Amino acid sequence: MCGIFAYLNYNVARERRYIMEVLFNGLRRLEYRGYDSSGIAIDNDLSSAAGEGERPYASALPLVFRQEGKIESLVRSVYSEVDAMGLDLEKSFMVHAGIAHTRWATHGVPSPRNSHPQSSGSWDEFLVVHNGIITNYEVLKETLIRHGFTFESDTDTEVIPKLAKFVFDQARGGDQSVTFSQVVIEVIRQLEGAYALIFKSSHYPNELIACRRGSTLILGVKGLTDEKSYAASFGDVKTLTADGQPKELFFSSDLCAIVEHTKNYLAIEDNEVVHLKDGSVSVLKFDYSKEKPASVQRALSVLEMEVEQIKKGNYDHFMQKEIHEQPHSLTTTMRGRLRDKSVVLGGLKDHLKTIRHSRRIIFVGCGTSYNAALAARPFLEELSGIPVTMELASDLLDRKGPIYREDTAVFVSQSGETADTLLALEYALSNGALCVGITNTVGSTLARKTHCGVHINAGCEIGVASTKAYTSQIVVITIMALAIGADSISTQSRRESIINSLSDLPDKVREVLRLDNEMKDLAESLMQMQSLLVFGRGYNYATALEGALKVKEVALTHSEGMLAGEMKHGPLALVDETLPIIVIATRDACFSQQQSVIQQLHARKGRLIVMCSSGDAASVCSGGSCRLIEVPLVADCLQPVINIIPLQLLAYHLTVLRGYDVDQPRNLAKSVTTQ
Ligand code: G6Q
Ligand code: GLU
Repeated sequence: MCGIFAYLNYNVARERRYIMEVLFNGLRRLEYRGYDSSGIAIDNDLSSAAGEGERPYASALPLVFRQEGKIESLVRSVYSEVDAMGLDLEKSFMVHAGIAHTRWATHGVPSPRNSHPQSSGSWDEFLVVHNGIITNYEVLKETLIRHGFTFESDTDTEVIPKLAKFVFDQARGGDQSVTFSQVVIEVIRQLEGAYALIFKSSHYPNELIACRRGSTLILGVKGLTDEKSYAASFGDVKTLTADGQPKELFFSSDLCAIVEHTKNYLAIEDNEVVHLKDGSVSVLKFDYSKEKPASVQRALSVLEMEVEQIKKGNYDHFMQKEIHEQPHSLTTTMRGRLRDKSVVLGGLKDHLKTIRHSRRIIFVGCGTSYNAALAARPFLEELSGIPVTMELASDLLDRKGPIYREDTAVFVSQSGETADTLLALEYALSNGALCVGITNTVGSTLARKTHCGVHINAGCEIGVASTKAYTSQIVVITIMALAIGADSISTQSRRESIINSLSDLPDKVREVLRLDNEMKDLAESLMQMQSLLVFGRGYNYATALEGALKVKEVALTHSEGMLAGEMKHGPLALVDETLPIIVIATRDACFSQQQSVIQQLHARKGRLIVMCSSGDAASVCSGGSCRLIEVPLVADCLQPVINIIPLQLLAYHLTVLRGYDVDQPRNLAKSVTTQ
């Protein structure tokens, strides 16, 4: 969780105010990843700190600002502090290295003291921003305390800058000169756990070091003279050399905060240490078993993302924008993948034979991604004839459920960085299964560690509640099922009819989005509810789970998605005249069972809201009163894509009406990179 960001301008004059705004803006873009507190570190003026006693280094003192709450509260407090101290915001720097962090606390309550950058102690000789968890921090802390360090925060992170100071002092005490990367490598040798880190130090002014293990970190390179040449030339050399050319360099937890500056980026790999110094970028690969790190050659990639994707445009919230852009996101998901009578999935084609021969296909995911796989499971079972089982990643890990070489394990994750899913992936890899990734995030750990996979291409999803990624995941798995089943003659006409329906899907989604006002109206009538049940079955069991999850996570209201077939085995006891119950009863093979569920709920005077196919209103609600949500009918296996949309709209409007934060719901963050 959390976002880290850094900005280094080299050989180009940038005013302090500009530098601060670049850092704040980076944090605003990353805020959806974690938002309980934040901080930045920039440079002070050398002269203003003169005469303050014995300073352990000659460069300017850093200025560290930390604040609890959202980014805007940091911004306000920084401007009022710099005003009070009379800091010159127009002062220009030809080179400057700034770091920033938006936190999602794992160790220690959100507070300025626990916010990042964390410091090595007085004089802030080493400053660190961290995404992740250091699992052996207690041992390190004890050792450092024995060496005279005092700790100010409750974070696991604080051991890192203190360890850096310890390493630095030891080397200097032994009269050795030590480079910044040597210090950092010595530090990370001691660290266990998951991290993305950026180091700033006054002993190494205008330099930055970034490294990662298990958490994503991106380097963005903006050449100010010839932007294009970087992507072309960086691949040929070991380092982006100190050519003296003006440039701006960025580190970020994800591409969203880079795209407005540059399209040239590098996804840093585990155990790489990236050192920015004198306008150069060098990448060292660190290996625990070897004393010396090796210099590695990495090529910059060119980002295929437009700035509009990370902006709200005319919408009030990202969740609202992302719900309404589903006709478009589904179009991009399907682009180039549908032929007349067949489908093409470049990332899978070499592995289809192996998948067809698997003994079992196992879907693994968490939250919404799990639900998307569940929605597509019946169709995959139908077309492949292979047993398809479902695993919540954390449960698979808790049980160490058996996985075999003959299995195909399909990992579904919007972010591609969810810790539970990635650990389950490692587990499946070590058991020899073929591992397939389905993700929205190019360059993510999931994309890199699986044997093969498919990008859902839904575009950047910023609202914490996943909406457009869900529908694109269902569509991608449906296309995957079509590809796996492509060798069967008996299912050919079924496949062709689904391919036709896929082509019509964006228009049908446009149609269902017209229910927006109706859903707002329904939300108003449900404003006071304490709880909500959603019953679905077959293709739409997943819709019930996902609809309830949306209401739970953003509208902060208890809601449960249930398998309608289980109703009589317990949930029926809850039914009364007040508890709202949504029953999904669109036309498919389960329609008559759902009709009977509705009758039974009527018989108990349930407060019913029925989702049915257009034109079915009279027949589904014959036995009593109920509110209706009529949706367009599409092919059975694609109906979950349509049916979830009114429920996404309902969750959205309930949240706005109740005055809660839609995009950053309480206690949640977008990318769950810790277990
Ligand atoms: C849904 C939530 C959450 C999410 C999971 C899995 O609205 O955002 O349930 O789907 O945390 O995340 P990934 O899809 O990124 O693995
Ligand atoms: N573990 C660190 C902390 O609690 C970092 C958490 C984060 O990733 O934001 O401060």
